[in-house]
Amino acid sequence: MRLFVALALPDAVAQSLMLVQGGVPGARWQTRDQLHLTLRFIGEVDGRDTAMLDEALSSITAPAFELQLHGVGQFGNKQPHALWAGLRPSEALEHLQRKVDTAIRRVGQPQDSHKFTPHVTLARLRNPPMPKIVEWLTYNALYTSAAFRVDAFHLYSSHLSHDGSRYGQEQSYELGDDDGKVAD
Ligand code: 2AM
Repeated sequence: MRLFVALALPDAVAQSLMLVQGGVPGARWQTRDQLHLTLRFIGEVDGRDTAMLDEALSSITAPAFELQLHGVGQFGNKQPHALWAGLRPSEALEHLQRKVDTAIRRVGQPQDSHKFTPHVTLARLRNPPMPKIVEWLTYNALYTSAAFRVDAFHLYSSHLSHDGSRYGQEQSYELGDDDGKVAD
């Protein structure tokens, strides 16, 4: 199974993202079910490793926190391959990401060589029409979502299908109150 750890987005935030999904011909806009914020990509694992990962992720304690999406960007520089929405800097998000990363490394999964760049992928691009992309980036530069509460993170599976990737929530892990403990 191909796995990753991510945050889900509330419907209101997803709807506000769907309003900025347009204006770039040929872009493959992510559907509602594909929108998420990746904390840590894992990759292909077998059933035994999945069980170990689940156990490691279950033992994480971290506080719930508020997050707000802000701004947009692209990956790929002169050959953009993805458009995304960014986030207002969040120490709590970085803290959770480090905990998730450490837990995953402890059960023997290889380190992710990429620096954590929090983003929500909005579109994938094959033949980027540069002027339209510059226009899209400029027009949506001030995009800001409502603030929302993150009280869980999830282990997702990814399956490739003819119409793009399908993501499924395999497990969910609650975040706690301010001291990180999950209420009974
Ligand atoms: P992306 O949205 O920026 O492409 C499921 O594929 C999730 O894991 C996606 O959010 C994707 O990020 C991320 N992902 C996929 N392959 C990856 C890789 N090789 N390294 C890091 N992240 C990856």
